[in-house]
Amino acid sequence: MSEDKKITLSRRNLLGATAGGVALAGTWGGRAMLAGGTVAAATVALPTSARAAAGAEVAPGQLDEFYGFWSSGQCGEMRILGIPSMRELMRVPVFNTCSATGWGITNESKKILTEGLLPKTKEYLAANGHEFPPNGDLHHPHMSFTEGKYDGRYLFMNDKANTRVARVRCDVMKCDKIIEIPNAKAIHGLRPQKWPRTDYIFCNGEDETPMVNDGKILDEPEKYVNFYTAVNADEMTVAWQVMVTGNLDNTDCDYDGKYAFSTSYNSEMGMNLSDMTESDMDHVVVFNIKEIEAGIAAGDFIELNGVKVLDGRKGTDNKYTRYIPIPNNPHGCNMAPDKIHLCIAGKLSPTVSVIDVRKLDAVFNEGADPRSVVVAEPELGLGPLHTCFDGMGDAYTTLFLDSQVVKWNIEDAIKLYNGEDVNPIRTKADVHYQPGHNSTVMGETLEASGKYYLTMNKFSKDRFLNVGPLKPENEQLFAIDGDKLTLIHDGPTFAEPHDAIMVDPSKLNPKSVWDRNDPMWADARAQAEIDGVDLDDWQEEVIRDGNKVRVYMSSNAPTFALESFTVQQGDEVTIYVTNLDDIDDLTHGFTLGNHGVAMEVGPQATSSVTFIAAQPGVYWYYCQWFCHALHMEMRGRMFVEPKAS
Ligand code: K7E
Ligand code: CUA
Ligand code: CA
Repeated sequence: MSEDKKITLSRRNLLGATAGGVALAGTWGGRAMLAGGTVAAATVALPTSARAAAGAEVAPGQLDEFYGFWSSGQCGEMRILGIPSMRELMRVPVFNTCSATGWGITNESKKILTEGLLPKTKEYLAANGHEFPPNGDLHHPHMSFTEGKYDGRYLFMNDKANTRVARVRCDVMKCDKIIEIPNAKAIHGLRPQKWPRTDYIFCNGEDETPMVNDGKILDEPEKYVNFYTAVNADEMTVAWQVMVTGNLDNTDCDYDGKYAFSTSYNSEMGMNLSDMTESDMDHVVVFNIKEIEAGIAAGDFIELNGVKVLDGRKGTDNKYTRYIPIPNNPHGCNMAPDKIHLCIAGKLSPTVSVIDVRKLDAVFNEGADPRSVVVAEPELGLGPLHTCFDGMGDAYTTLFLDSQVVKWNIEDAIKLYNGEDVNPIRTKADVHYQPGHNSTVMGETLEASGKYYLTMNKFSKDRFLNVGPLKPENEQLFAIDGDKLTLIHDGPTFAEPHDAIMVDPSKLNPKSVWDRNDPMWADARAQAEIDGVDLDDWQEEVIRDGNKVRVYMSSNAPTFALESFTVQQGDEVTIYVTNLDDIDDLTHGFTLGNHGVAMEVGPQATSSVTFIAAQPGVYWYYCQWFCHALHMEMRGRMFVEPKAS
C-alpha cells in the first residue's frame, strides 16, 4: 500500500493542533476547550435554555463529556450515546441482524452468532429456517471491572429471548463472542464481577423449567428449578451454575468478591399472575462465591449439559445460598458504591430494602435470622424499580407507578429504621412517564459521580408527535445540583432500552483503524494462506476449488481491485474484501445486487461473505458506504455463467 494513504491525523486533531486561535477554537476546540473552563461559555449559543444554565450545552462540533452504553431491548443491539447531548453515536449489532454492517450476513458475524449455540437449539432453528436466532432482547449492558472500577476492556450483555450472553470488545466496539447458556431459561439480570476483577459474569435465569427439559415433565411446576450462572468472562464459557428455588430477576454483586445477589419476584413458583403475587414476601438469593468455588473443587456438583451445577435450593440449607425475605415481587438489585449497601427495589411494595453486606457472613451461620441483614426499608413511593447512586451517600430510585424519581439518603433511611425521627427523602421529580432503569455517571463503580441522572421511561404517551399506535419510549437526562434535578434532555427512543451505563472517556480508547492482524478475520487469513494470497497487500485473485470459488479483492477508495469476476451457476462463492485504506473514517462496503449480500469493511479490515450463485446473469456489486467523491463509481460486475447442461 502506498505511503501517502497512511494519513493518521484526523480532521479534528489537525484543526486542534493548528488552530489555537479563538475563531477556530469556538467551533472545533471540543473537549480541550471545556477543560479550560473559560472558552466554553463563549460557545453557548442559547444561555436561556435549561441545558445551558446547567452547564451541559454541547455545541455543534463539540465532544460529549461521557459515553453512554445503552441496551435496546427487543431491538437486540447495543447503542452508544454521547452524554449529556444524548446524541446517538453508534449502533453495535449484537443479537440482531444489521443491514448496514452485514451483521448476520458476513462469515465473521455468522461465526460469532452460531458458534456458541447449543446443538439442540441449532436443531430448533434449522427446523424454522434459521442458522441463528433472528431476534434478541438485550436488557443489561455492563462494563468489565478491575478493583471496583471500569477497566475499558469489554462490555457484557444478556439476551432474555434466547438465553444468551454476549461480549463487546471496547477497542473496536464490535461483538466478539456470544454464548447460549445451557439449562437456564431466559437470561435476564446480568452483572460483571466487580472485585478483584471481572472473572465472572453473573447471569440470572428468569424462567423456571424442569431440570432436564426433554418433555418428560411438563405441567408439574413443583419439579421446576431455576439456574444462576457464572460465565468465565475471559473464555466466555460457563464456569458453574447454582440451582435455586423461585425465579431470578435482577442481579448484582459486592465490592469484595464474596457475594452475588439476585432478586426473585416468583418465590411462590407460581405459574400465573395471581400465584406469582400471592405472597407478601419474596426473596433475594445471596450466593456465596468462595463456598461455591470450594464446592466445585470438592466435586459437590452434578454435571448437566456439560455444566457443573450445585444445589442451592431453599430448604437444602446449604452453604452456597441464603434466601433473604423481601417484600413484594422485588425487581432492581443495585449495590451502592459505598461498598456496604445493597438496595432492593420492592416494586409492589413502596419500599427499598437496604441490605448491609457486612452482615452476610453471619447470616450464613446456622440458625441466623436472614432478615438480620436488612438495615433499612424506607417507604419511597409507588412502584420502585431500580436504584442508582451518586457516590456521596444518596440514592435515586425510579417510581414506576408514581412516574417519579425519588432522591433519598441511605444513612437517614437507616436512622429511620432504627426509630429516629428523620425523613430520608431529599426530593422527588416528575418523569414522563413510568420510569424503569436509571443511572448516574459511573454510578455502579467506585468512581460514582452525581453529575447527571438518566431515567429510562417506558411510556412517552402524548409527549411527541403521534407516529401511530406504536409510540416510542422516552428518555430524560437531568443535571444534578445538590437536591435540584434540572431536566436537560427529553427525547424519544426506539424499542426499548432497559438499562444504560454512563462512562468517563478516560476509561476507554477505541481504535479508529483496525489492526491488520485482528482476530476478527482469522479464518479468512488462514484460508488466504492456504490459497497463497497475501491478505495485507493488493489482491485480485479468483481461486476455484471444485464448485467453491474464493474471490479476494482489496479496496482502495474509490475502487475495488476487481472490476469483474466470473463464476458458474451453482458455485458456492466466498468474497473476501480487504480495505487497504488506512485513514480515519474511511469505511467501504460490499453489496451484491439481488443476493441479500452486504457488509461493512472498515479501514484496514477484512470482511467476507459466502453465497450460492444460483442464477446466471450479470450482477453488479457496489460499495454501500459513501467513501469518496467517486463512491458511486466504486462498483463492479459478477458474471454468472449458465450451468453447462
Ligand atoms: Cu433491568 Cu427492564 Cu430487564 Cu427493570 S429490567 S425496567
Ligand atoms: Cu468505497 Cu463507497
Ligand atoms: Ca411474588
